[in-house]
Amino acid sequence: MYKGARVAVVVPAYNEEARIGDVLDTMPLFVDLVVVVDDSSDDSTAPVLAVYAERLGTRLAVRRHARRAGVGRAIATGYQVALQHDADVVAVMAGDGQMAPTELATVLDPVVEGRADYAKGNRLFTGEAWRRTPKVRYLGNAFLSLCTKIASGYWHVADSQSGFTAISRAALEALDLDGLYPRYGYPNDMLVRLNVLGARVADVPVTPLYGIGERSSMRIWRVIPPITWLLLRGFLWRLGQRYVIRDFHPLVFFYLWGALLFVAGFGLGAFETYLKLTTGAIAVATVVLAALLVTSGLHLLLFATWFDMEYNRSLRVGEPTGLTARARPAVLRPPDVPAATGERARE
Ligand SMILES: Nc1nc2c(ncn2[C@@H]2O[C@H](COP(=O)(O)OP(=O)(O)OP(=O)(O)O)[C@@H](O)[C@H]2O)c(=O)[nH]1
Ligand SMILES: [Mg+2]
Repeated sequence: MYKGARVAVVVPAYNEEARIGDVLDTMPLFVDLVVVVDDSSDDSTAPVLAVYAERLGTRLAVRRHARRAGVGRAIATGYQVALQHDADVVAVMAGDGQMAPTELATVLDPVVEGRADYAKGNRLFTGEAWRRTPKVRYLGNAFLSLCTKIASGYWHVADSQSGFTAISRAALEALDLDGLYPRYGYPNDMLVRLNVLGARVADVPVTPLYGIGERSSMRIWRVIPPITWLLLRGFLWRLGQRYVIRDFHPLVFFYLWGALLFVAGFGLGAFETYLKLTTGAIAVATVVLAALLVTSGLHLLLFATWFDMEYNRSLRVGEPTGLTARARPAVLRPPDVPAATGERARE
C-alpha cells in the first residue's frame, strides 16, 4: 500500500534474463503486486522468473504470451491482471531496469493524491538527457514527442516514449485495453486515448538510465514511420471525438482548412519553382497566390493549435485534493462540468 492506495507494477519483459532479477530485487516494498509479462523470451528469463515466483509468492504474478505480441500488448495484459487483483493505481516499469525504483513514488504521487489520472516520467527535465541518452534515441524521441503533443492535445507533455508511467483504476477501466497499440507506439496511443476521455496527465521528472547493461530491441528509425502514421490517425480521431462528437469547437475546421490551404500553397509554390527552374518563366500572380495560401494556412493552423491548447488546459495537473486514486472517477467528467476543488473550472 502507498498513501492508502493498493499499488501494482506491470513489468514487460522480452529476453531480460540479465536484468529482470535486479528489477524484482529492487522493487519498493510498498508495491503490493508485480505483474511480469514475458513474451516467450528465448533466453532464460522464464527460469529466472520461476525462482522469483517461489521467493515472492502472491506478490508476483507471471503471465506469458504464447508468442511475442509486442510491448504494448504485454502492458495491456499486465493492466488487466492488475485490475483483477484490485489495484487502485498501476505503474509500468521496464524489465531492463531503465527505471529507477527510487523514483517510483514520484511517478505515483500525482495519481495517488488525485491530482492526475495518468502520470509519466519525463527524462528531459533533468537536462542530463542529452549527455546520457544515445543521440539517435534522443533525436527520435524529440521528433515523436512533438508529434505526440499535436496528436494527443497534451501540449505540456514531452518525452512521449518514456515507459515509466502510473495510471488510476478509473482511467484504466475507461480505456479499451484490447485496442491499445501493441508495439512500441503504445505510450503515444495511450495519450491520444486518454485525452479523448478527458484524463488529466502529469509529467514527472525522472532520471534517464542508459548504459546499465540493457539490450534494447527497439530500432528507432524502424519504429518512427509506423508511430507517425499511428499519431496522424489518432490526431484525426481525437479531433472528431472531442470537437465534433462529444463536444463542439470550430478549431476542428481551423485545423482542416488551414492544412488544406497550406498544402495547396506549398504545392503551387513547388510547381512554380519547378517551372522557373525548367522554363525560366514565372507567373508573379501565381507566386503571390501561393504565398497567400501558405501564410493564411499557417495562420489558421497556429490559431487551431492555440485553441486546442486552451481547450486542454484543464487536463494539466491540478492542486492536490487528498482523494485516493480509487475514490475519484474523474476521467469521465464531461468537459463542461466544473472540476472539484483545487482545479480551475474552465471559463
Ligand atoms: N513482453 C514483452 N516485453 C517487451 C517486448 N519488447 C520489449 N519488451 C520489454 O519492454 C521494455 C522496453 O523495451 P526496450 O526494447 O528496452 O525499449 P525502450 O526501453 O523503450 O528503448 P531504450 O530506451 O532503447 O531501452 C524492456 O523491458 C523489454 O524487455 C515484447 O514484445 N514483449
Ligand atoms: Mg530499454
